[in-house]
Amino acid sequence: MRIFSGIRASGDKTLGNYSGGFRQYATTQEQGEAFFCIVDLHSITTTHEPEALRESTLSLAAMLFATNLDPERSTVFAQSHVRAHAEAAWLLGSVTSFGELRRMTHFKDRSEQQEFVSAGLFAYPVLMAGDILLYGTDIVPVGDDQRQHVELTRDIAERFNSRYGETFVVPRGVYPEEGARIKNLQEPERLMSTSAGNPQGVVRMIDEPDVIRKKFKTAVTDSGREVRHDPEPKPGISNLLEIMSVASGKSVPVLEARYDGAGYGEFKTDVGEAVIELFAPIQERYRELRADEGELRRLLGLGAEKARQASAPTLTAMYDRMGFVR
Ligand code: ATP
Ligand code: LTN
Repeated sequence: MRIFSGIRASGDKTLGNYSGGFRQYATTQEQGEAFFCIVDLHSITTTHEPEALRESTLSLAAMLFATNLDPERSTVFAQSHVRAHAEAAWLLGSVTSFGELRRMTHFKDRSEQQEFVSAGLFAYPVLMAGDILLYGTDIVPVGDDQRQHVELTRDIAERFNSRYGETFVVPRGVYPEEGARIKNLQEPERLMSTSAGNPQGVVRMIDEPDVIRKKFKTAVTDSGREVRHDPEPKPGISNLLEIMSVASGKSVPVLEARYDGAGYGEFKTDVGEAVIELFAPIQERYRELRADEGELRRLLGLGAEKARQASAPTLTAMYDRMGFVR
């Protein structure tokens, strides 16, 4: 089985990214041949600083290895190192409609936040479809916010296959049962993200323990006193329960029973401590890896070589079927 996921090289990664992304990558790599791509070409679709892109690409590589991706087993690489991605995106643009792209809620949300809305931001899902389809991917582990993009990828694959003959495997998105939509601790109606929302409610994977402790202490809760999972009336507590479940490995019902009768204060303190404990070993490995830039570049070089070999046959088939003289 082939597994593929992409991660944006931008900003610091959050507890949401850990829950919907990193956590799944490490477990899915056991199930087959896995590819994890630092999507640096996606990072330029919103205004970016060149120096920050270099830094965040290397930091993200360090974070992927720190969260247990094994370079012997999985292919971890940067998208821009494998030219097939940019080429596939151009070819697939011809089987994607303007109407489909205009309906993407990710585009609608992001374009409202930008002064300059680039053509790249609009075409972003086509590049993503190419990422996935080039590798004959069966499953795509992602958070819930990527569902619409994965569905579009399936439509693009089917359309290409029916126009030009069977070329692509039609991939399936895999979303975690719990923690696929971690919310901002200050605004539990909004996803936790570094690109929007109150930064005090965004827990970063590299935050110092004291910072994490404070963010959980000040997390907004709901009226009432019960620690119960019920997202409609209790969005804040439900979010904290999901976070606790991710951090402790215990199910939400088990946690509800454990905190029956306890106050919100005690619960929030415990969630903070559980997250600190979860991130401590990751942070330690991250710092070691990040300090050895030569090694990170070497590992990315190895990943790129494997990714080039794995994607080349699909790109060749695409050109052939579409009628290009080769
Ligand atoms: P940005 O923070 O730059 O807006 P992003 O977090 O959406 O970007 P990635 O870093 O590429 O983008 O996301 C990696 C994975 O994390 C994706 O699979 C995405 O679905 C998941 N993810 C992002 N935010 C959350 C969240 N709040 N809860 C659960 N999963 C999330
Ligand atoms: N769009 C995704 C990042 C991404 C991706 C991919 C995820 C780019 N290419 C391929 C899965 C598979 C995001 O914004 N998180």
